[in-house]
Amino acid sequence: MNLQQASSTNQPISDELRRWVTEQLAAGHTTSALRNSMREAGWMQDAIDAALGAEAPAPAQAPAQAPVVPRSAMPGPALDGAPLYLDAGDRQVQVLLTMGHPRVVVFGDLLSQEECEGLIAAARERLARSLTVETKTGGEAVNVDRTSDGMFFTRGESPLVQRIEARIARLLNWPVEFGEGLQVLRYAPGAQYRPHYDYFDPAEPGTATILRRGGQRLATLVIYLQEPAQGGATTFPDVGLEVAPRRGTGVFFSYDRPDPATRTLHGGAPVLAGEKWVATKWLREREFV
Ligand code: PD2
Ligand code: ZN
Repeated sequence: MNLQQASSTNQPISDELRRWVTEQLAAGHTTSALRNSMREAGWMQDAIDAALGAEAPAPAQAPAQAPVVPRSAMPGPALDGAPLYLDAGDRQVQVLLTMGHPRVVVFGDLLSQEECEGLIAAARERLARSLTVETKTGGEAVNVDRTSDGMFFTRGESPLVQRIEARIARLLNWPVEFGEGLQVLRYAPGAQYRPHYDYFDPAEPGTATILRRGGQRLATLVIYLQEPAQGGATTFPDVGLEVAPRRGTGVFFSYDRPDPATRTLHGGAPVLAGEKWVATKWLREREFV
């Protein structure tokens, strides 16, 4: 059943809708996830209540998959009305692809060629073997799953970084202060980033320390600064999506809970020829200090 079409016909709860609800629950989706899907598809609240029953009282302990933020309060572009271009303040950005679950949006023309080259030039001299935040200890360690080299800019550290951060904040409707510093990665031939989640795993002992700096990560924006000759796509294995690393393009994805149910497992496929450079911006729940 097409939930969107069904809502626009404004019909009462049909057997088809009841069947859809039953199937989704059987597939393991929660009623609150179904509520969100129905709301997004344009169903009125009373129709949602009729299909799913009134909201169940909150359990004494929040379930493991509870969202940390409601979807309406998540970072993301304003896509109502299905625009082809978005006003990012100083630039019109193209909307090339959108996906609901996982929430993924691909933007074209996010950075100019000069901006890509400027970031690479500033990052090149500061590259060190990439470190990933080590949730076991709360510190950092060399990670065998990521064979690229990387560095972090501090937020607002140069006019170029400031301009790009302001554009991202406007595009994704999220304050500059809630973002981590831009990270730049360089992948040589053969380098890759194995599939992983970008949120911090609540089960890891170091996560509590990491969360003190601004709460959970809620979203990622990977911007391609230099395209390799072959390979290097950003992959989403749960849904078979591969985003080609075209210079100036960006792939945004968000996760409203630190849980695989978000389907945001993603990786950087091996670079087969040439060099791939990316800049990554992670968005947190609160001000990142
Ligand atoms: O460079 C990529 O395509 C990539 C893939 C997965 C980057 C990241 N994750 C990241 O920076 O988190
Ligand atoms: Zn990642």
